[in-house]
Amino acid sequence: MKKKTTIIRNASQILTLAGDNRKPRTREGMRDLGIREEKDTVIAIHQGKIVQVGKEAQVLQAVKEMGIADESIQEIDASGKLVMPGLIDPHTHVVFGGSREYELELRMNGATYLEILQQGGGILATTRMTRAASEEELFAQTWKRLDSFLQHGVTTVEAKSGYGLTVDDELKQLRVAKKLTQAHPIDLISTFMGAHAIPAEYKGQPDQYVELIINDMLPRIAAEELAVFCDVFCEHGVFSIEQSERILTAGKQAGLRPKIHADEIEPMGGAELAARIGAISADHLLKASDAGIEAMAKAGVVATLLPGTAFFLMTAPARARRMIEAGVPVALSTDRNPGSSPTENLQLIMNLACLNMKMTPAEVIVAATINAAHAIGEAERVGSLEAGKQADILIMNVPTYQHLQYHYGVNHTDTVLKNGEVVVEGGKLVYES
Ligand code: IZC
Ligand code: ZN
Repeated sequence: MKKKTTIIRNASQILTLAGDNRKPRTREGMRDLGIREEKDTVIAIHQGKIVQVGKEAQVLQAVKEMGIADESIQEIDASGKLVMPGLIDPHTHVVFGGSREYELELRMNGATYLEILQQGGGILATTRMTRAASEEELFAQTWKRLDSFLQHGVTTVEAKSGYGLTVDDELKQLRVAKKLTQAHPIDLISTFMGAHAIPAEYKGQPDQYVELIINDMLPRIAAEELAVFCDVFCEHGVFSIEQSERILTAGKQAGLRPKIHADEIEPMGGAELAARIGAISADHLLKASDAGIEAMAKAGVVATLLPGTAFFLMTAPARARRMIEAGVPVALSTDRNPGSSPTENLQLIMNLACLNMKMTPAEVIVAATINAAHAIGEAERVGSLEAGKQADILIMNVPTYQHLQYHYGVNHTDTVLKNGEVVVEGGKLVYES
Protein backbone atom coordinates (compact mmCIF):
# COMPACT_ATOMS: atom_id res chain seq x y z
CA MET A 1 0.00 0.00 0.00
CA LYS A 2 1.17 3.51 -0.75
CA LYS A 3 2.25 5.59 2.19
CA LYS A 4 -0.04 8.54 2.65
CA THR A 5 2.50 10.70 4.45
CA THR A 6 5.75 12.05 3.07
CA ILE A 7 8.53 14.18 4.49
CA ILE A 8 10.94 16.01 2.18
CA ARG A 9 14.24 16.82 3.91
CA ASN A 10 17.69 18.31 3.35
CA ALA A 11 16.80 20.60 0.45
CA SER A 12 19.54 23.11 -0.24
CA GLN A 13 16.84 25.70 -0.89
CA ILE A 14 13.03 25.72 -0.68
CA LEU A 15 10.98 28.29 -2.58
CA THR A 16 7.70 28.42 -0.67
CA LEU A 17 6.15 31.42 -2.47
CA ALA A 18 4.33 31.85 0.83
CA GLY A 19 2.72 35.17 1.62
CA ASP A 20 -0.41 37.09 0.92
CA ASN A 21 -1.48 35.17 -2.15
CA ARG A 22 -5.06 36.41 -2.29
CA LYS A 23 -4.14 38.56 -5.26
CA PRO A 24 -1.59 38.01 -8.05
CA ARG A 25 1.86 39.38 -7.23
CA THR A 26 2.93 42.74 -8.64
CA ARG A 27 6.11 44.85 -8.61
CA GLU A 28 8.35 43.95 -5.62
CA GLY A 29 6.00 41.09 -4.75
CA MET A 30 7.15 39.41 -7.94
CA ARG A 31 10.65 39.05 -6.45
CA ASP A 32 9.61 37.45 -3.20
CA LEU A 33 10.13 33.69 -3.37
CA GLY A 34 9.63 32.95 0.34
CA ILE A 35 13.03 31.27 0.46
CA ARG A 36 13.84 28.80 3.25
CA GLU A 37 17.38 27.51 3.40
CA GLU A 38 17.94 26.52 7.02
CA LYS A 39 19.30 22.96 7.05
CA ASP A 40 16.50 21.58 9.25
CA THR A 41 13.55 22.82 7.18
CA VAL A 42 11.24 20.04 6.03
CA ILE A 43 7.97 19.72 4.16
CA ALA A 44 5.33 17.32 5.45
CA ILE A 45 2.63 16.04 3.12
CA HIS A 46 -0.43 14.03 4.11
CA GLN A 47 -3.16 12.70 1.83
CA GLY A 48 -2.13 14.87 -1.08
CA LYS A 49 -1.90 18.13 0.85
CA ILE A 50 0.88 20.10 2.47
CA VAL A 51 0.69 19.83 6.26
CA GLN A 52 3.49 22.28 7.00
CA VAL A 53 6.76 23.72 5.77
CA GLY A 54 9.00 24.48 8.74
CA LYS A 55 11.56 23.41 11.29
CA GLU A 56 11.83 19.66 11.49
CA ALA A 57 11.03 19.32 15.21
CA GLN A 58 7.92 21.44 14.91
CA VAL A 59 6.67 19.75 11.73
CA LEU A 60 7.24 16.24 13.12
CA GLN A 61 5.33 17.23 16.25
CA ALA A 62 2.42 18.38 14.09
CA VAL A 63 2.51 15.10 12.16
CA LYS A 64 2.55 13.13 15.42
CA GLU A 65 -0.44 15.06 16.71
CA MET A 66 -2.32 14.01 13.60
CA GLY A 67 -1.94 10.43 14.81
CA ILE A 68 0.42 9.39 12.02
CA ALA A 69 2.81 6.54 12.97
CA ASP A 70 6.49 6.87 12.06
CA GLU A 71 6.54 3.66 10.02
CA SER A 72 3.88 4.98 7.68
CA ILE A 73 6.03 7.95 6.68
CA GLN A 74 7.92 7.97 3.38
CA GLU A 75 11.08 10.07 3.38
CA ILE A 76 12.49 11.91 0.39
CA ASP A 77 16.06 13.16 0.55
CA ALA A 78 16.48 16.39 -1.43
CA SER A 79 20.14 16.93 -0.55
CA GLY A 80 21.80 19.47 -2.82
CA LYS A 81 18.53 20.16 -4.61
CA LEU A 82 16.04 22.97 -5.02
CA VAL A 83 12.44 22.35 -3.91
CA MET A 84 9.67 24.51 -5.33
CA PRO A 85 5.98 24.46 -6.34
CA GLY A 86 4.99 22.56 -9.50
CA LEU A 87 5.05 24.80 -12.55
CA ILE A 88 1.70 25.98 -13.87
CA ASP A 89 1.06 26.62 -17.55
CA PRO A 90 -1.88 29.03 -17.84
CA HIS A 91 -2.25 29.09 -21.65
CA THR A 92 -2.17 26.05 -23.92
CA HIS A 93 -3.88 24.63 -26.97
CA VAL A 94 -2.64 21.16 -26.05
CA VAL A 95 -5.64 19.14 -27.27
CA PHE A 96 -5.29 18.86 -31.06
CA GLY A 97 -4.75 16.39 -33.88
CA GLY A 98 -1.63 16.16 -36.07
CA SER A 99 1.28 18.58 -36.44
CA ARG A 100 2.41 21.45 -38.69
CA GLU A 101 6.16 20.97 -39.05
CA TYR A 102 5.91 21.89 -42.77
CA GLU A 103 4.85 25.45 -41.85
CA LEU A 104 8.31 26.17 -40.55
CA GLU A 105 9.61 25.76 -44.08
CA LEU A 106 6.92 28.12 -45.42
CA ARG A 107 7.80 30.70 -42.79
CA MET A 108 11.53 30.45 -43.52
CA ASN A 109 10.66 31.14 -47.14
CA GLY A 110 8.93 34.35 -46.15
CA ALA A 111 5.27 33.49 -45.43
CA THR A 112 3.89 35.04 -42.23
CA TYR A 113 1.80 33.27 -39.61
CA LEU A 114 -1.36 35.21 -40.59
CA GLU A 115 -0.77 34.66 -44.34
CA ILE A 116 -0.62 30.90 -43.77
CA LEU A 117 -3.90 31.13 -41.83
CA GLN A 118 -5.54 33.26 -44.54
CA GLN A 119 -4.61 30.62 -47.12
CA GLY A 120 -6.45 27.96 -45.14
CA GLY A 121 -3.43 26.62 -43.26
CA GLY A 122 -2.39 27.33 -39.68
CA ILE A 123 -5.24 26.94 -37.20
CA LEU A 124 -7.49 25.80 -40.06
CA ALA A 125 -5.10 22.98 -40.96
CA THR A 126 -5.08 21.80 -37.34
CA THR A 127 -8.88 22.12 -37.31
CA ARG A 128 -9.11 19.66 -40.23
CA MET A 129 -6.78 17.22 -38.44
CA THR A 130 -8.65 17.61 -35.14
CA ARG A 131 -12.06 17.09 -36.74
CA ALA A 132 -10.74 13.94 -38.46
CA ALA A 133 -9.42 12.49 -35.19
CA SER A 134 -11.61 10.35 -32.94
CA GLU A 135 -11.88 11.15 -29.24
CA GLU A 136 -9.60 8.19 -28.54
CA GLU A 137 -6.95 9.46 -30.97
CA LEU A 138 -7.06 12.97 -29.53
CA PHE A 139 -6.84 11.54 -26.04
CA ALA A 140 -3.77 9.41 -26.92
CA GLN A 141 -1.95 12.22 -28.77
CA THR A 142 -2.58 14.71 -25.98
CA TRP A 143 -1.58 12.18 -23.29
CA LYS A 144 1.96 12.11 -24.70
CA ARG A 145 2.19 15.90 -24.62
CA LEU A 146 0.99 15.91 -21.01
CA ASP A 147 3.66 13.33 -20.12
CA SER A 148 6.25 15.66 -21.60
CA PHE A 149 4.84 18.59 -19.59
CA LEU A 150 5.02 16.51 -16.43
CA GLN A 151 8.64 15.52 -17.10
CA HIS A 152 9.40 19.23 -17.43
CA GLY A 153 7.88 19.89 -14.02
CA VAL A 154 4.48 21.22 -15.10
CA THR A 155 1.69 19.98 -12.84
CA THR A 156 -1.31 22.08 -13.99
CA VAL A 157 -2.17 23.27 -17.49
CA GLU A 158 -4.94 25.38 -18.89
CA ALA A 159 -6.28 23.81 -22.12
CA LYS A 160 -8.27 25.60 -24.79
CA SER A 161 -10.65 24.28 -27.40
CA GLY A 162 -10.67 26.02 -30.76
CA TYR A 163 -9.65 23.37 -33.28
CA GLY A 164 -13.20 22.04 -33.66
CA LEU A 165 -15.07 25.18 -34.74
CA THR A 166 -18.38 23.29 -34.96
CA VAL A 167 -20.64 22.61 -32.00
CA ASP A 168 -19.83 18.89 -31.99
CA ASP A 169 -16.10 19.24 -32.57
CA GLU A 170 -15.66 21.92 -29.89
CA LEU A 171 -17.54 19.66 -27.47
CA LYS A 172 -15.32 16.76 -28.54
CA GLN A 173 -12.13 18.66 -27.69
CA LEU A 174 -13.47 19.78 -24.31
CA ARG A 175 -14.66 16.25 -23.47
CA VAL A 176 -11.20 14.93 -24.22
CA ALA A 177 -9.72 17.54 -21.86
CA LYS A 178 -12.18 16.48 -19.17
CA LYS A 179 -11.29 12.80 -19.57
CA LEU A 180 -7.59 13.66 -19.47
CA THR A 181 -7.89 15.64 -16.26
CA GLN A 182 -9.54 12.60 -14.68
CA ALA A 183 -7.03 10.08 -16.02
CA HIS A 184 -3.64 11.83 -16.24
CA PRO A 185 -1.70 13.14 -13.21
CA ILE A 186 -1.76 16.69 -14.64
CA ASP A 187 -4.79 18.84 -13.85
CA LEU A 188 -6.32 20.48 -16.92
CA ILE A 189 -8.36 23.67 -16.56
CA SER A 190 -10.57 24.09 -19.61
CA THR A 191 -11.24 27.17 -21.71
CA PHE A 192 -13.77 27.37 -24.51
CA MET A 193 -12.21 29.05 -27.53
CA GLY A 194 -14.63 28.56 -30.39
CA ALA A 195 -13.48 32.05 -31.42
CA HIS A 196 -10.04 30.84 -32.48
CA ALA A 197 -10.52 31.24 -36.26
CA ILE A 198 -13.35 31.68 -38.75
CA PRO A 199 -13.87 28.13 -40.08
CA ALA A 200 -13.79 27.51 -43.85
CA GLU A 201 -17.59 27.00 -43.96
CA TYR A 202 -18.08 30.59 -42.70
CA LYS A 203 -15.44 32.27 -44.87
CA GLY A 204 -16.65 35.80 -45.62
CA GLN A 205 -19.45 35.49 -43.03
CA PRO A 206 -17.68 36.08 -39.73
CA ASP A 207 -20.75 37.54 -38.03
CA GLN A 208 -22.75 34.39 -38.76
CA TYR A 209 -20.01 32.37 -37.11
CA VAL A 210 -20.09 34.71 -34.09
CA GLU A 211 -23.84 33.97 -33.88
CA LEU A 212 -23.11 30.23 -33.92
CA ILE A 213 -20.65 30.66 -31.05
CA ILE A 214 -23.07 32.74 -28.99
CA ASN A 215 -26.32 30.93 -29.74
CA ASP A 216 -25.25 27.32 -30.17
CA MET A 217 -21.82 26.65 -28.70
CA LEU A 218 -21.79 28.69 -25.48
CA PRO A 219 -25.09 27.40 -24.06
CA ARG A 220 -24.10 23.75 -24.66
CA ILE A 221 -20.66 24.17 -23.14
CA ALA A 222 -22.05 26.00 -20.11
CA ALA A 223 -24.82 23.42 -19.63
CA GLU A 224 -22.36 20.52 -19.77
CA GLU A 225 -19.91 22.43 -17.54
CA LEU A 226 -17.08 21.77 -19.96
CA ALA A 227 -15.16 25.02 -19.46
CA VAL A 228 -14.34 27.62 -16.84
CA PHE A 229 -13.15 30.36 -19.19
CA CYS A 230 -14.06 31.80 -22.59
CA ASP A 231 -11.26 33.05 -24.84
CA VAL A 232 -11.10 34.90 -28.19
CA PHE A 233 -8.30 35.32 -30.75
CA CYS A 234 -8.74 39.09 -31.10
CA GLU A 235 -6.51 39.83 -34.07
CA HIS A 236 -6.57 41.57 -37.42
CA GLY A 237 -8.36 39.27 -39.89
CA VAL A 238 -9.53 36.92 -37.14
CA PHE A 239 -11.97 38.43 -34.55
CA SER A 240 -12.38 42.21 -34.27
CA ILE A 241 -12.63 44.11 -30.99
CA GLU A 242 -16.41 44.39 -31.42
CA GLN A 243 -16.85 40.68 -32.16
CA SER A 244 -14.53 39.76 -29.30
CA GLU A 245 -16.47 41.94 -26.87
CA ARG A 246 -19.78 40.38 -27.95
CA ILE A 247 -18.46 36.84 -27.52
CA LEU A 248 -16.78 37.50 -24.18
CA THR A 249 -19.89 39.28 -22.86
CA ALA A 250 -22.07 36.34 -23.89
CA GLY A 251 -19.54 33.99 -22.30
CA LYS A 252 -19.72 35.97 -19.07
CA GLN A 253 -23.50 35.73 -19.09
CA ALA A 254 -23.14 31.96 -19.50
CA GLY A 255 -20.86 31.88 -16.45
CA LEU A 256 -17.47 31.69 -18.22
CA ARG A 257 -14.83 34.21 -17.17
CA PRO A 258 -13.19 36.09 -20.05
CA LYS A 259 -9.65 35.58 -21.28
CA ILE A 260 -8.29 37.14 -24.44
CA HIS A 261 -5.50 36.68 -27.00
CA ALA A 262 -4.69 40.37 -27.19
CA ASP A 263 -2.43 42.59 -29.29
CA GLU A 264 -0.20 39.71 -30.42
CA ILE A 265 0.49 40.61 -34.02
CA GLU A 266 -1.04 44.07 -34.39
CA PRO A 267 -2.05 46.69 -31.79
CA MET A 268 -5.83 46.35 -31.62
CA GLY A 269 -6.85 47.67 -28.20
CA GLY A 270 -7.06 44.13 -26.83
CA ALA A 271 -5.44 45.05 -23.52
CA GLU A 272 -7.97 47.87 -23.10
CA LEU A 273 -10.81 45.47 -23.85
CA ALA A 274 -9.46 42.99 -21.27
CA ALA A 275 -9.55 45.70 -18.59
CA ARG A 276 -13.00 46.98 -19.63
CA ILE A 277 -14.59 43.55 -19.62
CA GLY A 278 -12.92 42.30 -16.41
CA ALA A 279 -10.88 39.52 -18.02
CA ILE A 280 -8.94 37.30 -15.60
CA SER A 281 -5.98 37.52 -17.99
CA ALA A 282 -4.91 39.05 -21.28
CA ASP A 283 -2.38 36.96 -23.14
CA HIS A 284 0.46 37.65 -25.63
CA LEU A 285 0.37 41.50 -25.55
CA LEU A 286 3.45 41.93 -27.77
CA LYS A 287 1.97 45.11 -29.20
CA ALA A 288 -0.08 46.27 -26.19
CA SER A 289 -0.26 50.08 -25.90
CA ASP A 290 0.84 52.10 -22.88
CA ALA A 291 -2.79 52.99 -22.19
CA GLY A 292 -3.73 49.32 -22.39
CA ILE A 293 -1.01 48.39 -19.91
CA GLU A 294 -2.17 51.12 -17.50
CA ALA A 295 -5.77 49.94 -17.81
CA MET A 296 -4.76 46.36 -17.08
CA ALA A 297 -2.84 47.43 -13.98
CA LYS A 298 -5.87 49.34 -12.69
CA ALA A 299 -8.25 46.46 -13.35
CA GLY A 300 -5.85 43.81 -11.93
CA VAL A 301 -5.79 41.79 -15.15
CA VAL A 302 -2.94 39.25 -15.26
CA ALA A 303 -0.65 39.60 -18.29
CA THR A 304 0.13 36.08 -19.44
CA LEU A 305 3.26 36.43 -21.57
CA LEU A 306 4.45 33.84 -24.08
CA PRO A 307 8.05 34.62 -25.02
CA GLY A 308 8.45 31.20 -26.66
CA THR A 309 5.87 32.23 -29.25
CA ALA A 310 7.70 35.48 -29.99
CA PHE A 311 10.91 33.43 -30.30
CA PHE A 312 9.34 30.83 -32.61
CA LEU A 313 7.64 33.50 -34.75
CA MET A 314 10.89 35.50 -34.73
CA THR A 315 9.33 38.70 -33.38
CA ALA A 316 10.12 41.04 -30.51
CA PRO A 317 8.66 39.81 -27.20
CA ALA A 318 6.18 41.67 -24.96
CA ARG A 319 7.33 44.63 -22.86
CA ALA A 320 7.44 42.72 -19.59
CA ARG A 321 9.50 45.35 -17.73
CA ARG A 322 7.10 48.11 -18.65
CA MET A 323 4.18 45.97 -17.47
CA ILE A 324 5.83 45.07 -14.16
CA GLU A 325 6.76 48.72 -13.55
CA ALA A 326 3.16 49.73 -14.24
CA GLY A 327 1.95 47.25 -11.60
CA VAL A 328 0.57 44.58 -13.93
CA PRO A 329 0.91 41.04 -12.51
CA VAL A 330 2.81 38.92 -15.03
CA ALA A 331 2.46 35.18 -15.64
CA LEU A 332 4.33 32.98 -18.14
CA SER A 333 3.20 30.17 -20.40
CA THR A 334 4.39 27.93 -23.21
CA ASP A 335 1.32 28.61 -25.42
CA ARG A 336 1.78 24.91 -26.38
CA ASN A 337 0.19 24.63 -29.82
CA PRO A 338 1.13 23.04 -33.16
CA GLY A 339 1.77 26.32 -35.00
CA SER A 340 3.41 29.11 -33.07
CA SER A 341 4.89 27.29 -30.06
CA PRO A 342 5.32 23.52 -30.26
CA THR A 343 7.06 22.96 -26.91
CA GLU A 344 6.21 21.65 -23.45
CA ASN A 345 9.40 23.03 -21.94
CA LEU A 346 8.13 25.77 -19.63
CA GLN A 347 11.63 26.00 -18.14
CA LEU A 348 12.94 27.14 -21.53
CA ILE A 349 10.13 29.71 -21.68
CA MET A 350 11.32 30.99 -18.29
CA ASN A 351 14.86 31.26 -19.73
CA LEU A 352 13.50 33.28 -22.66
CA ALA A 353 11.49 35.50 -20.30
CA CYS A 354 14.67 36.20 -18.39
CA LEU A 355 17.02 36.76 -21.33
CA ASN A 356 14.68 38.27 -23.93
CA MET A 357 12.25 40.20 -21.70
CA LYS A 358 14.71 41.03 -18.89
CA MET A 359 12.62 39.50 -16.15
CA THR A 360 14.77 38.58 -13.15
CA PRO A 361 15.36 34.93 -12.15
CA ALA A 362 13.01 35.47 -9.20
CA GLU A 363 10.27 37.16 -11.25
CA VAL A 364 10.11 34.31 -13.75
CA ILE A 365 9.51 31.84 -10.93
CA VAL A 366 6.64 33.89 -9.49
CA ALA A 367 5.27 34.20 -13.03
CA ALA A 368 5.30 30.42 -13.63
CA THR A 369 3.89 29.45 -10.23
CA ILE A 370 1.63 31.65 -8.10
CA ASN A 371 0.84 34.27 -10.76
CA ALA A 372 0.17 31.53 -13.30
CA ALA A 373 -2.21 29.98 -10.76
CA HIS A 374 -4.00 33.33 -10.45
CA ALA A 375 -4.26 33.59 -14.24
CA ILE A 376 -6.47 30.47 -14.19
CA GLY A 377 -8.28 31.07 -10.90
CA GLU A 378 -6.44 28.23 -9.10
CA ALA A 379 -4.33 30.18 -6.60
CA GLU A 380 -6.21 28.90 -3.56
CA ARG A 381 -5.27 25.35 -4.49
CA VAL A 382 -1.81 25.51 -6.12
CA GLY A 383 1.13 27.79 -6.92
CA SER A 384 2.87 27.92 -3.52
CA LEU A 385 4.08 25.55 -0.79
CA GLU A 386 1.83 26.46 2.14
CA ALA A 387 -0.15 24.47 4.68
CA GLY A 388 -3.40 23.19 3.19
CA LYS A 389 -2.36 23.51 -0.43
CA GLN A 390 -2.26 20.66 -2.91
CA ALA A 391 1.14 18.92 -2.71
CA ASP A 392 2.32 19.63 -6.27
CA ILE A 393 6.05 19.86 -5.65
CA LEU A 394 9.23 19.83 -7.74
CA ILE A 395 12.68 18.70 -6.67
CA MET A 396 15.13 20.20 -9.14
CA ASN A 397 18.69 19.12 -9.93
CA VAL A 398 20.14 22.50 -8.96
CA PRO A 399 21.15 23.94 -5.57
CA THR A 400 19.54 27.38 -5.91
CA TYR A 401 16.90 29.03 -8.09
CA GLN A 402 19.37 31.18 -10.04
CA HIS A 403 20.78 28.05 -11.67
CA LEU A 404 17.46 27.48 -13.44
CA GLN A 405 18.01 30.56 -15.61
CA TYR A 406 21.79 30.32 -15.75
CA HIS A 407 22.15 26.71 -16.91
CA TYR A 408 19.59 27.36 -19.62
CA GLY A 409 17.80 25.18 -22.16
CA VAL A 410 18.04 22.11 -19.92
CA ASN A 411 15.32 20.22 -18.11
CA HIS A 412 16.36 20.34 -14.45
CA THR A 413 13.47 18.24 -13.13
CA ASP A 414 14.50 15.39 -10.87
CA THR A 415 11.33 14.52 -8.95
CA VAL A 416 7.72 15.62 -9.31
CA LEU A 417 5.09 15.06 -6.65
CA LYS A 418 1.51 15.48 -7.82
CA ASN A 419 -1.14 15.47 -5.10
CA GLY A 420 1.59 14.14 -2.83
CA GLU A 421 2.39 11.14 -5.08
CA VAL A 422 5.77 10.77 -6.78
CA VAL A 423 4.97 10.80 -10.52
CA VAL A 424 8.45 11.61 -11.87
CA GLU A 425 11.60 10.22 -10.26
CA GLY A 426 15.16 10.73 -11.52
CA GLY A 427 13.58 12.56 -14.48
CA LYS A 428 11.51 9.51 -15.49
CA LEU A 429 7.76 9.04 -15.41
CA VAL A 430 6.81 6.60 -12.64
CA TYR A 431 3.06 7.11 -12.20
CA GLU A 432 0.62 4.22 -12.48
CA SER A 433 -2.22 4.76 -14.92
O1 IZC B 1 -2.57 26.66 -33.89
O2 IZC B 1 -1.54 28.45 -34.48
N1 IZC B 1 -1.88 31.87 -32.00
N2 IZC B 1 -3.54 30.50 -31.91
C1 IZC B 1 -3.26 31.86 -31.80
C2 IZC B 1 -2.51 29.79 -32.15
C3 IZC B 1 -1.42 30.64 -32.22
C4 IZC B 1 -2.51 28.33 -32.30
C5 IZC B 1 -2.18 27.81 -33.65
ZN1 ZN C 1 -2.89 30.87 -27.62
